[in-house]
Amino acid sequence: MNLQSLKTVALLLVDVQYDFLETGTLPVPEASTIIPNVEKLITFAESYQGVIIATQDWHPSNHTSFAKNHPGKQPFDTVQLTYDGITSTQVLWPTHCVQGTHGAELVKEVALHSPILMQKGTNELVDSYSAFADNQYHSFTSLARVLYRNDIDTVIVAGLATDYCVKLTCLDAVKFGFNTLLIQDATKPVVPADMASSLDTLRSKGVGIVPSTSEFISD
Ligand code: VGL
Ligand code: ZN
Repeated sequence: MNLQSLKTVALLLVDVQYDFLETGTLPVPEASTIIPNVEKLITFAESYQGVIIATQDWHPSNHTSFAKNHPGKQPFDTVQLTYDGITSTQVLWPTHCVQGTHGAELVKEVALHSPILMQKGTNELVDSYSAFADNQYHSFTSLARVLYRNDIDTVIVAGLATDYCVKLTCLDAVKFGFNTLLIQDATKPVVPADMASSLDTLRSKGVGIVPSTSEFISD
């Protein structure tokens, strides 16, 4: 793979934040094991001066996805939520990634590289798993704009969690017309039992699932 042909490839790092590590408030099992592979991807992207984008789950403390904001409910219970005229099922989460807290910070191995930052989940009334838009497609982040303006045609995706934010980000990337590759050893799910079905869904929608050792993404 020559480096010039990689000019149109962007690296998209989803929610690599302290609250999603094993010691955080919404721990993703084995999350920290992806960090060395994420660092390898960053080094590779930097080698061709590629665009590196990081999303940051960035909730106000009154966010509707937090169980504590629904009296009588526990984390991982579900509720029916209506937003913008659409009713859908919302999983309730432990309080996580509250704006300005340590847990909301990008892990330092990512932050050190000053990626382009996309904050999401800022509207207290609706959750936002995808890096492109909230769960009801009411509001969009600037991600598609940034990718189009940089003539990106392919996105390499890594981060947390495979079964929520990573999955929805990959599915939207395909909808926006990008070739989409998920790096299997640089992502982990909140619910390990859901990993296989998440990957099957992604494959069926055209997302490539490849290891970080793939010749496509190493030199
Ligand atoms: C995520 C649940 C709630 C994620 C974010 O990053 O996958 N999951 N907020
Ligand atoms: Zn969240």
